[in-house]
Amino acid sequence: MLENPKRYTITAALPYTNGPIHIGHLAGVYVPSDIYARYLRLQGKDVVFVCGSDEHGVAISMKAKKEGITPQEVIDKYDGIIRQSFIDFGITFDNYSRTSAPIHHHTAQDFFKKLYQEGKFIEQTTEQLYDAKADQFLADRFVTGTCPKCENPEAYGDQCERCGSSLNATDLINPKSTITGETPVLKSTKHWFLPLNEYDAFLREWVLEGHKNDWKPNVYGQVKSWVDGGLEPRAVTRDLDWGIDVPVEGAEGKKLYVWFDAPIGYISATKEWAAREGKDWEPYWKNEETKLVHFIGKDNIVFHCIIFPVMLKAEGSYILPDNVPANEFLNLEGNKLSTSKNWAVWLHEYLQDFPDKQDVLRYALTANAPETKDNDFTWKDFQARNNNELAAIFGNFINRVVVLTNKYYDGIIPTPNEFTEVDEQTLTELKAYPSVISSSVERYRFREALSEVMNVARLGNKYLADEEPWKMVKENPERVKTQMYVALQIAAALQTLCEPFLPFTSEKLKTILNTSVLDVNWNSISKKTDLLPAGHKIGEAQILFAQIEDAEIQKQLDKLEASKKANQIANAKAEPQKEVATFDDFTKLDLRVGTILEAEKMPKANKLLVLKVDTGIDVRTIVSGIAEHFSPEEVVGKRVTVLANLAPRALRGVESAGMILMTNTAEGKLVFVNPDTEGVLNGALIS
Ligand code: B3M
Ligand code: ZN
Repeated sequence: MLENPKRYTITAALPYTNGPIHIGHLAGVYVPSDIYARYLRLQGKDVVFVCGSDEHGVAISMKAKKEGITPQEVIDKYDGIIRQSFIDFGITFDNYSRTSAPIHHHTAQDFFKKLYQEGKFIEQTTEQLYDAKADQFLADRFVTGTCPKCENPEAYGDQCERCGSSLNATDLINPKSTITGETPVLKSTKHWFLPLNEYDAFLREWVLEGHKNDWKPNVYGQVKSWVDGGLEPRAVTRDLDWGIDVPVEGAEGKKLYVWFDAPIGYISATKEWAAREGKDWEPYWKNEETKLVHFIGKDNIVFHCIIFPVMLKAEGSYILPDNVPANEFLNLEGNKLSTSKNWAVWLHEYLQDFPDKQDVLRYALTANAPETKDNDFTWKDFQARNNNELAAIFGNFINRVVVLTNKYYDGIIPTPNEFTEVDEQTLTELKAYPSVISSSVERYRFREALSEVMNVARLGNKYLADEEPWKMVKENPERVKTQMYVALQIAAALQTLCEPFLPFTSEKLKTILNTSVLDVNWNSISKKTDLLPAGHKIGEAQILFAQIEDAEIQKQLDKLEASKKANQIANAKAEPQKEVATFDDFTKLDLRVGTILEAEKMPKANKLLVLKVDTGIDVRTIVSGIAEHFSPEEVVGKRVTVLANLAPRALRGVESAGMILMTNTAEGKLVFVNPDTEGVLNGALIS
């Protein structure tokens, strides 16, 4: 681990511009990286924080095909939505670029050319998966199949998202084209391969030895399993019509593999930033005193800890990442977040329902971040985090301090009298928090760091609750001056300490406490006890965190329910047809229209109703497994389709003679198969 870096290059995974971003992206990558960048800037460090839209690859082509527009139209549409979401949520990239930018095409092509000219690739013609019907080679998401490592049936041609493995499409078991559904054939094609196997010793020394103590166990463990599993050459070019042209002779029609070009996007984004700022980009990528940190989700570990570092090593002039603190996945209400199933909380939609509550989401996602294991976002937890923590602890403390200061002193910080032991103890505890929080942030433990920030608010609440200035003011107003002075120092510290996590709240606090005219900064908190000096005037109180009502949460749960139903309908597939039946087979079935006359629950049998059915032939007892879907009252009088000549059988001692035909809605709800019975008598034959 690099001690005392001269500068920091922080990268956040480039989001594909094939859709908007959701809370999983924020929780996994963008809030943690923004906390880290904001924190370092507060320490006065030299930081460049870059990201950008990932605009090549099959994911874009598939979206274009699905929406019936061009890939360029897809990336322009979602690049705009994503950029706005990051601005709305206060993600402070120094540069947010896009891999369709010319500077990136040139950077990626120059990178490829250097490796090519130095003979770092293996040029090979191999058999690759080909969809003859679509006349298209199948790479990456153009093909799915069973993962050879973990048996995930929906692995892609280049990667399995369940176990994270990097794959060759030909590794897939039972591959299927996602274009036509066809089983692919093999067809020869030339590509350029990065010989990962030749970097086994490098990876063992750099990661397995060099980072065994400072990389997160979930990251280190994945890298170790791949290296120990044996690395193979990986193709870094593709037969695609969308992407960056391969810049060498004999590569007509070939594009760079998206995972070759995308990480180079961090470099081109830095170059773009440096050109704009009149800086030199190279020290941020080539100087050994630079700390390079990649923020990603766990499905990107292999690309950031093996493939990209091998590329950087092979190129020879770049530094390597000092850390890759990948997060695990966030689930939503117990199910995996899914763009395709619209099972997500989209950031642009969140802001429509919760305008001005960006920090509440940042808080809930950080407090519940999947830092070491997959975690679940629930709307109930979101409401509790806001009402029981942000409002009840943080907001309540600030409100009491500001209201009382305005009430007693017209907003002017009073001159304190002598500090008591409690005052001294409280101020001493306050001074320790910057280093406590720093220690957590610098180890990428943002949940822990945020809980320490909340402990500063708890310290303030406890001090006021124990000191009770609102009572003291009658008998000893001089004492209250000191109490309020101490409480105001805690509030001032909170304004700075919360900034990386709750930037919008910090900004509001800056206005309320009027700290922009003072020298309140991270390091002064542990040194000064006059962050807000006597005589300084603060502003009026404002509610920082309004209560979130049950109805607002229910609206979100209803939205998800509607999404689930829409999915079930969209994905409903008819059961495969049964084996052929002859006409004679059919004529044996005696199907009639009938009416349910009576119904009662079968004692001690949750699923069974005992029905009296007028079949037109007779009134008979039929036992039906519909008790979990219908009450007896609901079914009396219903016209139904009856299989009348089903052999009678005893169910729980009741003889059942026949069957009522039922089916399911797309959402899985059981319904009767009701014949159009206008004018049809019971007993009418159905044929
Ligand atoms: N576009 C994100 C993903 O796999 C991918 C990250 C690229 S970072 C260089 O969803
Ligand atoms: Zn797998």
